Amino acid sequence: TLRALLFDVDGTLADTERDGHRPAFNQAFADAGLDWQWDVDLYGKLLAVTGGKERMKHYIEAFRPDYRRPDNFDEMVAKLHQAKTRIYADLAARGGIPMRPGVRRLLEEARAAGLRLAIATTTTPENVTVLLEHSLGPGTQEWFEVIAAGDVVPAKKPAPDIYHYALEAMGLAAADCLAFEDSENGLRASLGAGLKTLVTVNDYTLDHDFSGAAAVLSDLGEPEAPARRLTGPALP
Ligand code: XBP
Ligand code: MG
Repeated sequence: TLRALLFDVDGTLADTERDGHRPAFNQAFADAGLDWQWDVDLYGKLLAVTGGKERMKHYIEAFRPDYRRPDNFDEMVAKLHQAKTRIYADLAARGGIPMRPGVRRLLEEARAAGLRLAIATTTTPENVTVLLEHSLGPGTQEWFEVIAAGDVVPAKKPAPDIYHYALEAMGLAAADCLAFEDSENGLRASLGAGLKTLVTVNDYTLDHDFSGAAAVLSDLGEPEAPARRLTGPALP
């Protein structure tokens, strides 16, 4: 029986990446006097690695072969990431990152139906609470019994660890839950934890491999703009 819904955040609850995380990284780099700048296309490639600190290190490895890492490189990355988090949180606190279509309606209907709700994300916890507070509404953090986020597990998606963590915290079996994801890394994580998963796509994830998903939809749909099913039979 279905008892709980588990949600990814970035790309699933809101389109946070292109106009949220990406410019926040770029601002943090510019403020630090670095010539690292991530355009929309490059950022799509960098999304292969989840986690902001991990993504910066991946960028240096894969795209800046000539960059000489200082001795305190890890510390520097951590500082850049703190600056990036402040910039992102300021943007989210201005209400600059709206929820995706159908998200609020589904959450409200799920609550009314007595389903339990949780979040499983690789992003920093503060990013989640600020986004919920300002884009979903004051007090909506409380809708989620568990907000599993960031470095609480060392192995980020596509590892299933963050989902295992959330399930354990809720005392639920995977068979009692449905997960919502937007990306291949996210889907690998949720399937790895044994969770049936519904995928909604965005511009960055449209052509990802979603094999194993229960369904792949354009979004969660609104009455005036219903969701389109991208794999499998059309929606009724
Ligand atoms: C989200 C991410 C995160 C965000 C940035 O992936 O990959 O890295 O882009 O967050 P998912 P931080 O939706 O699969 O959880 O900079 O706070 O790490
Ligand atoms: Mg995501």
